[in-house]
This record gives sequence, C-alpha cells and structure tokens, in this order.
Amino acid sequence: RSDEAVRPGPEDYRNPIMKGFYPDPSITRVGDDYYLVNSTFSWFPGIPVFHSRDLVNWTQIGNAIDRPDQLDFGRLGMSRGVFAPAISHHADTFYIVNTCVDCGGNFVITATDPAGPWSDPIWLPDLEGGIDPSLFFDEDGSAWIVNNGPPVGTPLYEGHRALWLQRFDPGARRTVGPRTLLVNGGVDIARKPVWIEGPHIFRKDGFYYLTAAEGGTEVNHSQVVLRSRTVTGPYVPFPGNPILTQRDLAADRPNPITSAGHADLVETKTGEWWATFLAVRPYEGDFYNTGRETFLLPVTWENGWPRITAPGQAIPLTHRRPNLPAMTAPPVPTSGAFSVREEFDGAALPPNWAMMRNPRERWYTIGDGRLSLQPRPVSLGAFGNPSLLGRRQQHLNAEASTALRFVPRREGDEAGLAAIQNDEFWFFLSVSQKGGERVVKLERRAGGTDPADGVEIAAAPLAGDPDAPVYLRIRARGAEYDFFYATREGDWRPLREGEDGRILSTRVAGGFVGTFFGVHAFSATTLPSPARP
Ligand code: 6LW
Repeated sequence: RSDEAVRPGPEDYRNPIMKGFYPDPSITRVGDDYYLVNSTFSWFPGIPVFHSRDLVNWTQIGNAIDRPDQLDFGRLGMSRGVFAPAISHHADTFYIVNTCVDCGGNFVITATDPAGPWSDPIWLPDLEGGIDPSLFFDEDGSAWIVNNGPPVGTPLYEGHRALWLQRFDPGARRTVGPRTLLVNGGVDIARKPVWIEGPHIFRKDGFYYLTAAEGGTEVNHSQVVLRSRTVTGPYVPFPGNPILTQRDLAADRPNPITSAGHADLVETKTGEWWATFLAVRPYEGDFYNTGRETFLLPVTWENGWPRITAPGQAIPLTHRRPNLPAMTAPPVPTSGAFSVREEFDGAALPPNWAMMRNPRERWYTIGDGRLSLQPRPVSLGAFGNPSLLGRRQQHLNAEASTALRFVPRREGDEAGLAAIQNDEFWFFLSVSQKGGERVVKLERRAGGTDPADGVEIAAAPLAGDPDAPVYLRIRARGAEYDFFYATREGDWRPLREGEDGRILSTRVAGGFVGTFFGVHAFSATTLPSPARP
C-alpha cells in the first residue's frame, strides 16, 4: 500500500515533500529562497536546514547543531533533546529558536549563512517551563517570541497549556519585558482543548495572525488560527477553526494521512500562501514506522482568515505546484519513490546521516569508498552514543542494504545493519561469532524488559573467506520486516521473513522520532578491533 500508487501530473508535486522522520517543519523566505528546519530530538547532528526555490524540491544544506559541544544530549531518551525549532531571518542574520528538553531549555542560535556555521546556544531563561518558541520580526523592527508555556494558575486538565509572548532584543539576544498571555488552554477553553503548541505569528493586511497546533501530535492533531490588531492581543479565534486536521475522516480510507498539524505559513513573492506541516502515513490503523513527515499545501483565504484543509477534506498525495520556477530534482531526493546509494567517497558524511546523541570521541572514518566504524562496547540499547550511523526509513515499503567487511575477534563482537526507533526498539542483523564460528544473526529488542543488547531470534553459519565482504539487507513491507544476507553479491538468502515490524512504530515504541536504517559495530570488550562496514 504505497503512496506511489498515485501518480503526479506534470504540474504536480507529491506529498509528503520530506519523507520519513522530518517533523515540526518551520519555514522562512528570504527573497527567492526558502529555508526549512525540522526537529531531531536526540539524533546528532541535529536540526537539518533545507533550501528550496520552488517549495517542492528541497536540498539539505547543513545541520544547525553539528558540533558535539553545542548541546549535550547526555543519556537522554531519543525523543528528548531538540523539540520543534523555528527559523526566521532579519537584517542579514538567520535565527533559530528552540528548546533542548532536559538538556538546557530554550535557546537561540544565529548564522549569517544558513548552511552554517551556527552559533553556540544563547540560553533564554525567561522561557523556562515552555517549549516551541518562535521568533517574529515586526515591520517596525521589534522582535517577539511566542511560545507554549504553562497555563495560568493550576492546570485545569491534562494537556492544559498556554501561549505566551515576550519581547526579544536581537542585539543582546535575550528576552526583555513582561510576558503576556495570549491564549489560555486553546481557542475554546470551555471545550478543554489540549496541547496548544507550535505557535507562530505573522502579519497580513493590518492583522497579526497567531497560528498553533491543538489536540496533541497524534490522531487528534489540528491547527488553529487567531488574529489581533496588536501583537500583544487580544487574539480572537477564527470561528472556522480548525484550519487543518484529519481527525474527522473515515479511518478506513485508502492511503490515509493522519495526525496533521503543527503548521507554519509562508508567502511567496507573487502573493501565494503555502503551509508546511507535519502528518503521518500509517500502514494499518495508527501504526507507522516512518515518523512524522513534512507536507505542503496551499493556504486559501476566507474573509481574512487562512485555511489549509476544508472540513472533511483529505490531504492529497499530489497537488498542483506553487507558481514558482521549477527546480531540477535534488541529488538526494526527499519525496516520491527513490533509491540512493552512498559510496562514502566524499570528504565527510552526507548531512542526512546521523548518530544517537552527540559523540564524545571520534569512532568513525570515511574515505576510499568506505565508512569504517570502530566497534566499541556501547550497545544499541545502552542510552549512549553507539558506533551507529544511519539515515531515515522514508518509505512504507523500503529496503536498506550494505556490504560489510568484519572479522569478529571474540564471542559477542558484532557488526551489521540495524533498523532502530530508539534504544528499546530495534532489529540488528549482524555478522558475529558463535561457538568459535562466524555467523550471521538477527537480534531484536522489543521493549525495555528485553535485555539492552537484545534477544537473538535467528542465526545461520557463514561459510567462506572471513576477509570477503558479507552483504546484509533489511526490507520493510509496511508492518513486516525481512532480513537477508549474502556471501556473493546478489545471492540473497533469507535469515528471517515476515517479522513483526510494528515494534518500530510510534504506536509501540512511543516518542516523536521515526525509524532509521544504520550500520553499527559493537565490541564485546573494551579493546577496539577494526571493522569496515
Ligand atoms: C513539539 C510539539 C509537537 O514540540 O510535538 O507535534 C512536540 N508537535 O509542538 C515534539 O515534536
């Protein structure tokens, strides 16, 4: 059940525009150029920065958090760390405001080139207790940060939050003056709205518009809008809210897109308005392994109010392109059906490759067409920084394969290919040693009660020259995952087929991230031995 069943016309683009774990998109325009950032939680490098000129073809130009000492994710869960970032631009400077959850709180970073380098974080202690800050530059040059913060007084119910506004001094890079309550609870407190978050402010035709997500990031997700004649409020809700949701649609529709919300709006030079937002593509029920993804839809205006989806309207998988000069497809596609091959012949890892948490030592090298991982005694389940480098699973039906050279020195040494959601939910297909013999084996961790280094669920002897490459492949077919190996290229043998891959779903694994495919090397002792995946 793939979205590729729907074919775009020549004037169309495909949704999502950024497949796989690319949640909480924030967008800004500078002249003809658009920039977009996403949440990455405890993955490193963090906060990818994308560029486009047509809103449809996106190229990752860097990561805003790419130095190990910018933020410290410590031993945090994979869904802590950097939550929804917001990007803006003013007077030749780019700003990202963000929250490092359980790792320092709210901060701002700046850059003159959005590709980087980005500054070290400057902390914003006034925003303590809040998340999802967003910076708005008014026409008079004044700057304001709106964020999700605690409700007024005692919370009336679970999920009762509020939106707050405070002046920001761009020169001093700090918040100043009083904090003003803009929204308590949501657009209609009588209905006990939950999780008002991800706010942004923009200005149009004499109104300040405040738009935010409501309902939580799961199936009840939505986007609402309010407006005011002054930036500090009072903000009046649109009677037609929500302006985006999929929560009222029939659950059994084909190719469902659900959980839509967390939108940011941008105006093109020709006066079209577009919204980026997050949504998910389940393969059954509420099960999806690909995380929350970035979508694009036009904004229509009704009597001075913006709208993204009409009531009951399903988000389309294809839509007519924005009226912008079309770009050629980027070398690393983010949308549609694609396959990519990484030869590791560049000087650095491609910017979409990531590891769990920020590193404290250098354990990989790249060059001569290979990536070399140092096996270290840090397992996938250790809440550490294992020798793992991966990229996102971006399709419901997907395959990842690698050629590996590895000679295990002792029982427990392992190197291979993982499919991982977080420390507690993963598969690891590896070359290993068992009873003195070289084997290929599959391990799984399906929850915190499983041992941190997983449970073996299949193994097979590996004949042949131990110095020759072994080929490993993981295939996802919606909920089902298949695991193959080969000692001669293309001669695939199944090790295990039809394994329940729902352990990699957000529903089972929890949190805000998505599945990665990655290469991993583990050493059973503290003595390093070389591996060359
Ligand atoms: C984010 C919040 C949300 O901070 O989930 O979907 C949180 N929206 O706005 C994590 O992404």
